[in-house]
Amino acid sequence: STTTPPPEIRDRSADLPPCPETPPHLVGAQPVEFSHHIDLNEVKRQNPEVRDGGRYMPKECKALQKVALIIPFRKREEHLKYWLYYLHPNLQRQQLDYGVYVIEQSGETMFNRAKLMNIGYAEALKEYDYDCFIFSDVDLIPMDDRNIYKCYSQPRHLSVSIDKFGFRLPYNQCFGGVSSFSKEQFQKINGFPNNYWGWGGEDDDLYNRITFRGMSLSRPDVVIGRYRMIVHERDQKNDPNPERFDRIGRTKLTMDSDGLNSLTYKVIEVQKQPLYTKVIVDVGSPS
Ligand code: UDH
Repeated sequence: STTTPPPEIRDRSADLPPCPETPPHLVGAQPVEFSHHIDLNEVKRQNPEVRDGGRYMPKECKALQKVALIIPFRKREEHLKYWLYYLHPNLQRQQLDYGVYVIEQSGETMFNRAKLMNIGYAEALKEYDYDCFIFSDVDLIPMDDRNIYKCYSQPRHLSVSIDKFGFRLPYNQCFGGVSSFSKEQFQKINGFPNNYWGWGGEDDDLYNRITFRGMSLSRPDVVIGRYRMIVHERDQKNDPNPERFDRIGRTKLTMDSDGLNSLTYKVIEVQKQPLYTKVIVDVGSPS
C-alpha cells in the first residue's frame, strides 16, 4: 500500500516510547530575519536527518502526530528557501513525523490558493497516512517554536500575531496565513472551496465552514503566535477577487458541493527534492 512507510522506517519506530506532550528541546522565541542569502545545500547539511522529499520522524520516540505541511506556491523561490531554513529545525525540535509538500500551480491562470490546499491534502494522503494537515503560506515564518505545528481538538489558526499587522489579529474572524486541521476536521468541512480565483475570501469561507459545522477556532496567544512575513509586492495573476464578498455570503449553500468532494486537477510532475516534495499541478481555470 502507498500509505504504509517503507520497512526501514516502520521497524525503527515500532517499539519506541511515545514522544512527550511537551517536546523537551524547544528554544522558545528566536530571531527571524530575511537579509542573508540562503543556500539550500547548506540547509540540507544542517538538517542531515531530513530525508528526500522533506520527510522526517524522530528517532528517540514515536511522534504523537503524522503531519503534512502544505504550501501553495508559484514563483516564490526565495521565500521558500527561508521557509525551509527556519522551519525544518523547528519541526524536528517539535518531534513531529512530518512531510513538506510544495504545491505549485503551473501556467499563468489566476492563482487559486484554496484549491492548491485541497490538492496538497489529497496528494499527501497518497503517500502516507497523515492525520494532521498544516496549511501555510510560503512567506510566514514563526518566531517561537512553542507554536507547535500539530493538530488540536479544534481547527487552529496559528499565525495570529504577524509583524505586518503590528503583532495583532487584523480582525477577530481572521483565519488566513497558517492553519491546522486534523484529517477528521478537514473532512467535516469538505476542505477548502475550489472556486476562489485570485486574492482573498477563501480564508473567510473556511472560517464560515468551521462555524457551520459547529466547531470553533483554537489559537496560540499573541506572544507564542508571533510571525514575520517576508515583505513582497502583489504577485502577477493574484489580483483581489471581486466575487469574494458574494461567495463568502453563500458558504452555507455551497460548502456541501464545493470542496474535497468536487476536487479535480491534473498532476504534471512530482519531484522529490532534498528538503521538500514539489507537486506541480494543473488546477484548470475558472468555470
Ligand atoms: N502565492 C504564491 N505565488 C503567487 C501568489 C501566491 O506562491 O503568485 C502563495 C504563497 O504561498 C503566498 C500565498 O499564496 O504566501 C498567499 O498569497 P499572498 O502572499 O499574495 O497573500 P498576502 O495576503 O499578500 O500575503 C497580499 C498582497 C500584498 C501586496 C502588498 C503590496 N505592498
